[in-house]
Amino acid sequence: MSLFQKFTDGLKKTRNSLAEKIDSLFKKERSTHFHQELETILLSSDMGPKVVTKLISDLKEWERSDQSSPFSDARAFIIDQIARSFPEKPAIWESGTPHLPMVILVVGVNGAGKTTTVAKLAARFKNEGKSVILGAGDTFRAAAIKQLELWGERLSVPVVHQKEGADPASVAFDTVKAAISRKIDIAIIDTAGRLQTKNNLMSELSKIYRLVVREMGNAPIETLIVLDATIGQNAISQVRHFGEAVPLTGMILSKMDGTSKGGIAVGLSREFNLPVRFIGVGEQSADLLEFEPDLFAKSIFQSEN
Ligand SMILES: Nc1nc2c(ncn2[C@@H]2O[C@H](COP(=O)(O)OP(=O)(O)OP(=O)(O)O)[C@@H](O)[C@H]2O)c(=O)[nH]1
Ligand SMILES: [Mg+2]
Repeated sequence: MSLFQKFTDGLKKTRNSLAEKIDSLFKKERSTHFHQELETILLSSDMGPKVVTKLISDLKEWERSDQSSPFSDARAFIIDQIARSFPEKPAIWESGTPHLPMVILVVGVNGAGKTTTVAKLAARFKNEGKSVILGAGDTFRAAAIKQLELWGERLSVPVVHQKEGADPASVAFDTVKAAISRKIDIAIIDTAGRLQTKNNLMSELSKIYRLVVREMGNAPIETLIVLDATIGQNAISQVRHFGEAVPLTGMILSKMDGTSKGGIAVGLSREFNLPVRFIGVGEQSADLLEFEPDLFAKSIFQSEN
């Protein structure tokens, strides 16, 4: 299956709701309400009013400047604008720091999909031939530690863990230390779900982060927030609060397969100028796609025919 097919497949629900409505809008004669109708369709995908208002005004501007453009080019214009609205991925993701592992701290609210995403990332890096170690930083529940251990067994990836109730910062510390001493390429640390408004839990997260940074001698680390794409605009508050506790370097939108409102990816990156690194499109370890703005925009907007 091509990458584009994986995107269209994973984003099927958003595509079905969006591309179909856009198809019918473009099939009929252009009405005087064209922009209004387009605006309603775009808003229905949860892109957020700021992004949609900007898109429509850019479209009008483009139409004014280029009278010769056929009506259907408006669709290509929108796809292009959306693809270009995502920030560039910083280079650290590709390079990492020589002699040090790449450390990825995975954060987010309860049930967002963190642990599954940790496993998906591990599977992905392993497939690329890299060595991976996992840290069971969710020490709140014994079941959470077990869940990660099971993934570790399934993927043949070592998991650093302590007992239930242990200090999560200490688990994170052990994981990084183990990765450095065993010369492992990538250390991925799972954390417990926490509500973004619980200050004590957010300070605990800052503590985990500080300890990892100290152990890494200030080499950059990836801090990725996992957001359940089906929850809609509450994701904005999550990114804001988590971003105050730890410097976020990217977002992972999980459960994209379960929502018709995948447009949230556009609104979120615009709001925070934060790249979407991956999207989750299912419950299996292979159901993680590296985010490609171009493929994303095409798969939710392009006509089937
Ligand atoms: N359909 C679908 N389900 C997903 C995806 N990612 C995670 N899930 C499911 O969402 C549920 C919660 O996933 P977890 O990975 O346990 O979430 P978590 O953030 O670790 O949860 P807590 O540790 O309790 O905070 C599980 O049933 C996963 O299988 C996805 O991309 N698509
Ligand atoms: Mg978990």
